[in-house]
Amino acid sequence: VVNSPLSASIQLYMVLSLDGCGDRTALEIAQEALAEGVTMLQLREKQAPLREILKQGAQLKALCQQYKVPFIINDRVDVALLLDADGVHVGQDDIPGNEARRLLGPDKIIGISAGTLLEAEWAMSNSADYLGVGPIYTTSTKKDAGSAVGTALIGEITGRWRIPAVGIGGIDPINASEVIHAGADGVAVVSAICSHPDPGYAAKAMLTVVRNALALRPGN
Ligand code: TZP
Ligand code: MG
Repeated sequence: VVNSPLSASIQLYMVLSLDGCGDRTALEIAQEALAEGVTMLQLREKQAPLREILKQGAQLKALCQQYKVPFIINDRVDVALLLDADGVHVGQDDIPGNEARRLLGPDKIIGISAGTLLEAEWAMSNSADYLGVGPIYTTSTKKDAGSAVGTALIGEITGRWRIPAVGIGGIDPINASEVIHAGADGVAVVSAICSHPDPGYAAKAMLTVVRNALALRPGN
């Protein structure tokens, strides 16, 4: 838990792929969700040809700029550089944060996933600007996510280190407040927004829950 511009940016962190959007394009979904208050956007595309990622990534970046929201690329530092994205998000088996930092320089955002205290410790020594902690709850969005870690890990991590932390995995408007009460600065979601028939409505509802929970925190 930290009061920084980045902790405000991760309040409602939308993660999307290019294909997992039903009959809607990623750009349409992102536009509707950004209009209703999504605070950060990550393009997490593991399958599409690189030229497609670059093309749609450029459109998503322009959209994020319009809404003054950071645009983050999952895994691929090369894509982040080519698109001049605001940063990357990497997992424990991806390019190490310190190497990403060497390539991206001091001003870009580096997010690192952690599912245990040890992983968080590694991230802390690897240039992380924020941590993605999870999967908090069971999720079918990421097949290799591992089993749910629950909300306690968020508390342990934010109790030990001063770094913005976002919970991810199976988070919806019902359980989002638990994640915030456990110590997260925000929630990162895929299906709660992307798979909702009305992504704008879903984003707005989620942001309300997150902000209400943050407002109840001691010190606010
Ligand atoms: N990393 C850990 S869980 C997860 C990722 C990318 C998937 C989150 O998707 P959803 O639909 O919000 O559970
Ligand atoms: Mg990864």
